[in-house]
Amino acid sequence: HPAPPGEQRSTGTVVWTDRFLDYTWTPEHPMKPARLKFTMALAESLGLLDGVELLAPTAADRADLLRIHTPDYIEAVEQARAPVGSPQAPPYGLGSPDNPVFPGMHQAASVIVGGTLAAARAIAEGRTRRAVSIGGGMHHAMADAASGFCVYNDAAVAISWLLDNGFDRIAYLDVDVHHGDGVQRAFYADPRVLTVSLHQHPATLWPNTGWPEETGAGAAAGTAINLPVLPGTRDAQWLRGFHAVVPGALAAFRPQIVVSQCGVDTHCEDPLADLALTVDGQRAAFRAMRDLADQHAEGRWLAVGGGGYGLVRVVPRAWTHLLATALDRTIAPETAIPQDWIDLVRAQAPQVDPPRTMGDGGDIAYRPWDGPGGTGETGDAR
Ligand code: V1P
Ligand code: CA
Ligand code: ZN
Repeated sequence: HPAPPGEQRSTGTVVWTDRFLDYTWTPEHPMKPARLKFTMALAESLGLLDGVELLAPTAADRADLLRIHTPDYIEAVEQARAPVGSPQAPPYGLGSPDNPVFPGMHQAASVIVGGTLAAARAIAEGRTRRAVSIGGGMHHAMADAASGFCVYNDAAVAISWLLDNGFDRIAYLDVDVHHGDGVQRAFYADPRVLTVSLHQHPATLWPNTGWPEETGAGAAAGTAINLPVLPGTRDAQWLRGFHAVVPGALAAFRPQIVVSQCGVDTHCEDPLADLALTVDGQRAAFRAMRDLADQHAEGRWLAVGGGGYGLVRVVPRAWTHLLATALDRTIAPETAIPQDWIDLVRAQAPQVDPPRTMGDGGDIAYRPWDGPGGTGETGDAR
């Protein structure tokens, strides 16, 4: 995939449109667009986006959505205007407390898919090696149902598009605290897609799938990998599991591109789950995935967002590190948070104490995955 003649091939591309903020459930819902707004404000305030061209996506069209979703389901999302059915068994998963109907839902969810697709196209056409769309990561959406705050499965649509545009081996890595069930399901019998999810153990967290026994079907046996981790798991243990499983899997699978779902609800302060990572551990995970894409996929890395419900203290810092990682613009954990950002979030979320530095002082200094004779720098070099 060479760069088009006469055009500059950039290392990293950031996909962004203010229309991502239209993906707004109810005021009480944990997935709030402010987490995206605060992230972009922090990245800008640190100068991370200086000289970086933002790629503005358009909404995915019906043909794009039909790669994964059924016509009936798409129509139900388009038609949904008010809560329909009973809260226990709403049709197509629409109208439950997790997925309440909101005005403009079809359009907002289509723009999220458009963002992840724009990232995929930019990489496939050789315009960039890496692209990040923090609006994406809706990994629970099923062919015919909304699930777990997810309406359309942007990563699954983009992977399907890549399969039809020159890619035969795609690795999907999902570090959100929840199981990446929708993406796993979409490609469970497709040997061209390796799905790997790390998540809080299914006996202890919704959606209660992602058991190690789920390994793929038929010709795709072995191309689904699930690594459940127990509540309370901290940076070093989580990273030990990641490094024990993921590099070997990628070395064997030899992907042409790595697609990462970068949910940050693994954080110790996240209100929805019980893992105990810090922003430092999450940063190490992003850097490890980038470096694995460099080693095994000629640098092609498509990163999307996902969960993360600490909207002031966690998501903005974690995803700013994600953007920096894709752009090769390292931000040290000791870096002070700019006062203008602190003032902004104080004005909009006065009840929360904003963080002061870009790290949490996490316990990643202990790096058992380096093994005997390791440098102590693996996954954190550069
Ligand atoms: O636990 C459930 C269902 C609803 N109950 C009947 C069981 N749903 C979860 C859905 C989590 C979705 C996570 C999305 C993502 O992976 C990617 C964007 O992060 C749930 C949870 C939970 N603790 O897992 N819903 C809620 N919490 C919830 C909390 C407050 C208000 C509304 C929903
Ligand atoms: Ca996961
Ligand atoms: Zn999640």
